[in-house]
Amino acid sequence: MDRTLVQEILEVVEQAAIASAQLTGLGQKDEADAAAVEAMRKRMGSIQMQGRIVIGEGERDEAPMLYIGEEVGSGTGPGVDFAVDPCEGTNLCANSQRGSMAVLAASDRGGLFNAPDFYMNKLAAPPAAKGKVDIRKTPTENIKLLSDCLGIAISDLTIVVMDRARHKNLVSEIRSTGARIQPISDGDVQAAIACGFEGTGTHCLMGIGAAPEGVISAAAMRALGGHFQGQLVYDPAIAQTSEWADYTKEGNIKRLNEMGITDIDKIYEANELASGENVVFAGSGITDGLLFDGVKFEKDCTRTSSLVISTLDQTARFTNTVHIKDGAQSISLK
Ligand code: VTB
Repeated sequence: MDRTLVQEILEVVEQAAIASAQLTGLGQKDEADAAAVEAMRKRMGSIQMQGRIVIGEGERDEAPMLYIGEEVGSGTGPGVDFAVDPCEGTNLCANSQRGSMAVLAASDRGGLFNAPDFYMNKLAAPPAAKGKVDIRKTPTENIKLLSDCLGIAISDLTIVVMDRARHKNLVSEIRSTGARIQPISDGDVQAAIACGFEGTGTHCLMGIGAAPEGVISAAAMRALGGHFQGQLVYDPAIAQTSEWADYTKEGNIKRLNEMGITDIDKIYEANELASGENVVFAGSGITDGLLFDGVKFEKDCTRTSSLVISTLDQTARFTNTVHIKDGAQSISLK
């Protein structure tokens, strides 16, 4: 992987964000996702690389594009693995709510964990708390540690938790410490990465979201030096999701074993989920969010706001791109 490739990766998420943003607020989450998938795949196709999707839209039979195992790119050049979520927070996009974005993580071959389509308990925290907080500890212990590491009173800490029935006890415990909760309806990837930066008003992400997206969050946090840990959730009684209405704990364990995951309770560190020598995260806002704005359609141009975090040159690069229309007459500065 080189820096030219990183620039192209930025363009991949920009194109996906623009495609989805055309459907923002129309209540069409599947269409918004499909548009992002198509745009992402199209832009990837013109990159000189031997790309491979390791986390994508699902298995080949259920996803016509960006399915797991799909080869992307020109077919010559460096081998690159991708974890993609072309429209992270499809509900947010469909309802024109904050926090929807086009995201991906890239690494050298074999550098991203092939996470199963399961749930994952996650803990994300700022660099100052890296290795100090621990998902094995109780939320109360972690909040105290966070307060010490960040030098912020517990009452001034904001913990993001997805608004789900499964988090009832977690929310009560966090509140009992005196810390604040910021519930989110969707989009825990952006919330996790926001913990890596000071000034976002988000100090920690706790709770259960999807496992594949956990790898994308881990890649960003590894490159940033923030804290991220994940543990797979396979018990339907813990996940409490209608998606698993017909699943049993035993059946899920069997599925994990069949995928080669035998240490089912393993706690994955960021550098295990994103283990490659080089790791790149790229995200572009579909709707406005904590990290960047969403796509803005103007008369003569389209504006995208994005973030690329890369271990190649140790940068977190916030970019604002103006995509100029043919025959544009005026382009405003902001
Ligand atoms: C979503 C989504 C998150 O996890 O909620 C999902 O918004 C899974 O949770 O950003 P549910 O099945 O309970 O909705 C994420 O996709 C990513 O972790």
